[in-house]
Amino acid sequence: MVHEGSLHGDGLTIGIVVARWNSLITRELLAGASDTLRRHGVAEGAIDIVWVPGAFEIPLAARWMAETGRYAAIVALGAVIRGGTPHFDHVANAALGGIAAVAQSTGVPVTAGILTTDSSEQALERAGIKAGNKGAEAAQAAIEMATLARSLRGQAR
Ligand code: INI
Repeated sequence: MVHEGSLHGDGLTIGIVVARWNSLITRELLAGASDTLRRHGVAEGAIDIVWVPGAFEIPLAARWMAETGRYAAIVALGAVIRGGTPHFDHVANAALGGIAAVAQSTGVPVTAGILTTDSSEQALERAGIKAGNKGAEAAQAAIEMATLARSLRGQAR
C-alpha cells in the first residue's frame, strides 16, 4: 500500500510562525503561505499567525504552538541573510535545527519556510520576486504532511 499526503487543506487548522527580522521579506513569505493555504481549502479562520522577533525565536514559539494540540501542522517563516549577520550560521542552524527538533519531539509537522541566503536580493528573489516563494512551498508541504499524518495514523495494525 502506498501512502501520500494530499493537497486538500479543508478541515485543517494550520499555524504560521513568522519572524519580524527582515520583515520586508518575511511579509512576502507570509503572503505566499497564507495565499497557498487558502487556495488549497484551508479556512481563513483556521489559520493562526504568530509573530516572533527573529528566526532564533521560531523554534520555541513553534513548540508552544505544537503543544496546544490545535494545529495539524505549523509553517515556520523567516529570512536569515549572511551579508547582514555575522553570526549567520548560528542563527540559521538554531532556527532550522530547532524546528526539526520540535517536529520530531512533538509529532506535529513543522515545515521550513526559512530562507538562508547570502544577500537580501537573493532572499527577495525567493520570496516571490523571481524564484518562487518559499513561504508558499512550506505551506504546501504543511498540508501534505498534515494529510499524510492523518492517513497513516488512521491505519489499524
Ligand atoms: N534574525 C533573523 O531572523 N534574520 C537575520 O538575518 C538575523 N540577523 O541578521 O542577525 C536575525 N537575528 C536576530 C535573531 O534571530 C534573534 O531575534 C536575536 O538574536 C534575539 O534573540
